[in-house]
Amino acid sequence: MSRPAVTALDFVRDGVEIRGGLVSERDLRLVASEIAVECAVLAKAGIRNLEKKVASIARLVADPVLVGVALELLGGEARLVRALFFDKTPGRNWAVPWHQDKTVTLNSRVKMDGWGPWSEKDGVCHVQPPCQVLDRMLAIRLHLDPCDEENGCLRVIPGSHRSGILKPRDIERIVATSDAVPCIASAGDAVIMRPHVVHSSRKSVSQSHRRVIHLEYSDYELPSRVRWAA
Ligand SMILES: O=C(O)CCC(=O)C(=O)O
Repeated sequence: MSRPAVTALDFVRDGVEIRGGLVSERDLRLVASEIAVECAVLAKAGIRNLEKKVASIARLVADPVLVGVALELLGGEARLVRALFFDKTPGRNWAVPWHQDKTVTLNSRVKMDGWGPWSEKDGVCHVQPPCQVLDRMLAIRLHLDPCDEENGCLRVIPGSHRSGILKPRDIERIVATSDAVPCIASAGDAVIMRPHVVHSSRKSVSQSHRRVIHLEYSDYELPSRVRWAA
């Protein structure tokens, strides 16, 4: 089902869009309260493979509206490939420089032309795939709190994914010659983006939480000898 975009950003043109109304207020309250209860699990588990550790995230990743958005925008059989949770607070604060998300997580290290370098984090294989894999992916970042420049929202360079995988000096040039857009969102809004849209975020200077459930979907068909880690 198609929902209205809440800003002028357009996923097809810009590789990023903000949509409201994907999750009802009731479901959002339920997820937020379950996540609060599961904070101890989240703190111990880290932020990876959350769909396997946290019931409310397992439910969200299969939510027909969210999966429907992934299907609509990817075009093929979309499936979850990674789930992360971020809670930026004054006490657990961070800034991220301008970058592209260039890695995917797989169940094992298998030699494939054009894939690499490989690394391992929390026991999970990470690898940089060819750009055509990133072109078949999107992230849905569901906001549990209102998010703005004060609490460290994502900042994006619309359309930058169309330049492919960029070297650091090309990222610098694109950032210097483009207008960055802050992804200002209400609780319940979702920032939907291609992983290789150039993005960054600043530290929060607010007392509020900035909780985000980050779900990545893809309709890319992996070779049969390897599987997504999720
Ligand atoms: O949520 C943030 O502050 C930054 C996240 C980010 O840059 C990423 O997921 O690559």
